[in-house]
Amino acid sequence: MGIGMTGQERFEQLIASDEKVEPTDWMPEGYRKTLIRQIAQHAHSEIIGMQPEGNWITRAPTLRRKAILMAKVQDEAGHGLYLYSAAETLGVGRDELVEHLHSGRHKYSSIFNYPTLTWADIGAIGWLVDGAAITNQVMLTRCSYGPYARAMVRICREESFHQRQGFEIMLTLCRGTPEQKQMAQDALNRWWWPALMMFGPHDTDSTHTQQSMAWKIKRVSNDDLRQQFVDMTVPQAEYLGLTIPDPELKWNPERGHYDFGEIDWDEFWRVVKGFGPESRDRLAHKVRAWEEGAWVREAAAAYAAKHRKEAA
Ligand code: FAQ
Repeated sequence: MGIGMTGQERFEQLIASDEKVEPTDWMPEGYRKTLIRQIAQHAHSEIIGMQPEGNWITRAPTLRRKAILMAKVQDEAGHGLYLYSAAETLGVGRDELVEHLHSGRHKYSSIFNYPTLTWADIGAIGWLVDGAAITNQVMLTRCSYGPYARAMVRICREESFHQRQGFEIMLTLCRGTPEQKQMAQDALNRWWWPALMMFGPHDTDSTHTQQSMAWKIKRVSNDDLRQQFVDMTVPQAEYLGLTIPDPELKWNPERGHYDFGEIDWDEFWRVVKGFGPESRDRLAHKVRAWEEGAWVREAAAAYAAKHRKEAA
């Protein structure tokens, strides 16, 4: 810290010079709270996000697909754990965060409240949901808070593998029988709009964007990220020979971007408020797994206590 500098001045200097804020640095209470909210929501999303895909592990079409899917779902668990650890560096306990998820006080991403009806949904999730997740998370590797930014570097590498495996499932289906191609198209029809919703409300309706960008927690706004995602994904859909379910989707040469239709914001807010098609089941399943796993946590704690005692 510079001589005579207050914590506030040092914090502002770190932000202005694009250096990382670390857990031991002074930080404004609002900055800490915003990070806890966002990182916890992100961690919860990774954990709840295991369910839609977990649903297909027993029914994956080949042994290879099953092994890949199991590895992917385990990666999501790992991401949840890094992110809970990153949140803990801000002085909040993991049990408290889990309790807030279970009681419905904390949110998680709207996308995980939709059902996975066919195998093609697993392709669509990898391609679109992980694709949207990377678009958002690449900017988070530059987040001003060190532990979150560093967790994101590894997570993005893994998400990039997830995205490719999803695209490869879609490609295989699209090169298969007409029925398989139709299954891929149906999955795209159902996942396209929810994937666009992952980026959050329009910038004009976003509560946190302005402040989070000033603090360099978010580096790109919700609408700009959504546009990046559309621009990246349209050529991929063309390559697959699939049609994006948006009659207003059109290249705009003046803007150098695709124009696209309006999201159904009523649906978005309904899902965010806990009334998505699978919302109730997702949370109930998570709480049940937590309760049924209590003995594992107790046994692990007893084992650790025994070893501490022996070491002492
Ligand atoms: N769902 O003011 P903003 C994954 C809420 S990726 C639910 O714009 P902010 C990988 C927002 O919390 C998915 N709620 O908020 C994977 C706020 O409410 P609050 C997770 C949403 O934070 C792939 C209100 O609306 N990724 O899991 C959503 O500045 C496949 C106003 O919004 C992350 O969490 C939504 N979609 O920007 C796993 C990334 N959008 O809190 C398994 C980190 C907004 O005031 C399988 N998070 N809300 O009550 C972020 O980048 C940001 O938090 C945004 C929202 C961009 C999501």
